[in-house]
Amino acid sequence: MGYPKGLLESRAVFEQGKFAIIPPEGLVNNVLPEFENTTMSILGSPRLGARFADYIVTLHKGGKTTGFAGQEDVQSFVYVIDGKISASAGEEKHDLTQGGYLYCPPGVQMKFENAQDEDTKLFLFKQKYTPLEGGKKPWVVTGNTNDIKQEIYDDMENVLIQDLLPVDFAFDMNMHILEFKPTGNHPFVETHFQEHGAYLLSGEGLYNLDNKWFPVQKDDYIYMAPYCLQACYAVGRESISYIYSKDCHRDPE
Ligand code: UGY
Ligand code: MN
Repeated sequence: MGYPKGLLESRAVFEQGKFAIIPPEGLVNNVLPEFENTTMSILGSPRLGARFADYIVTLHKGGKTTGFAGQEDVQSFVYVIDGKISASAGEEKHDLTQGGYLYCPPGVQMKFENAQDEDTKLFLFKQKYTPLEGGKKPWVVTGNTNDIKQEIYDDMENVLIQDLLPVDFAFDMNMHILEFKPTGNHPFVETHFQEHGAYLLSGEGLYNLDNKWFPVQKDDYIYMAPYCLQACYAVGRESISYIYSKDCHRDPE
C-alpha cells in the first residue's frame, strides 16, 4: 500500500479501551536497562489497557537481553520474525531461527542474544500468570512454526491457524498464527471477552475494529481490547498473517 512516512498522513489509530493500530512508521524507540545493542519499541502495554506487554525488538550485532521477566507471577514469550538467537529459559538453552519461539513459565527468566552479525528481529511478550487453584503449572515450551501443521479455522478453507503453546489448563494464554489466503476472511465479526495483541507478519488486508474497516499491512501492530468487535479480510495477492496472544482457560474475575 506504500503509505508515506510524514506528518500529513498516518494510519495510526488509538481508541482508549477499544483498540489501537500502530504502524511501523509511527514507532519511537524505547530504551530498557536489560537490553544492549538493541533497538526496540513497546507496543501493547498496561497503559493501553492491555494486561500484557508486547515489544518489537531488533538485536544488532552482539545485541542481547541480560534477563527478561522471570518474576514469580510473570510468563514470557519470544518469536523470531527474522534472524537467529541463542536463547535460554533458566538453565535450558535453545537456538532459534526464523519461526522459532520460546515460552518461559512464571518464575523462569528468559535470556537471548543475537547469533548472527546481521540484525535479528523479534516479537516479545510478557503477561502476569493466573494460577489454577490446585492445578499444575505451565512448563518451558519451544518449537518452530515452520514445523507446526496449519489447521482449518472454523470451516473456512482459506483461513488457517496454528497453536504455538499446548492446549492445556495449566496455560492461561496461547499464542497463535492466523493466515488468511487472498480473499479469506473471518466467518463473522467476533465479540469476545478475551483481548489480543497482534503483530502482522505478511500481506495486507482490511481489519474491522468496532465495526469500522481499516487498511492494515505487514509490520503493523493491532491491539484489540476485551469485547472489541473484530474481523479480518485479506486483500492483495499474498496471504495476510499475524501472530497474536489470547487469554484462555480462566473464569473471568
Ligand atoms: O482467536 C481469535 O479470537 C481470533 N480469531 N481473533 C482475531 O483474529 N481477531
Ligand atoms: Mn479474536
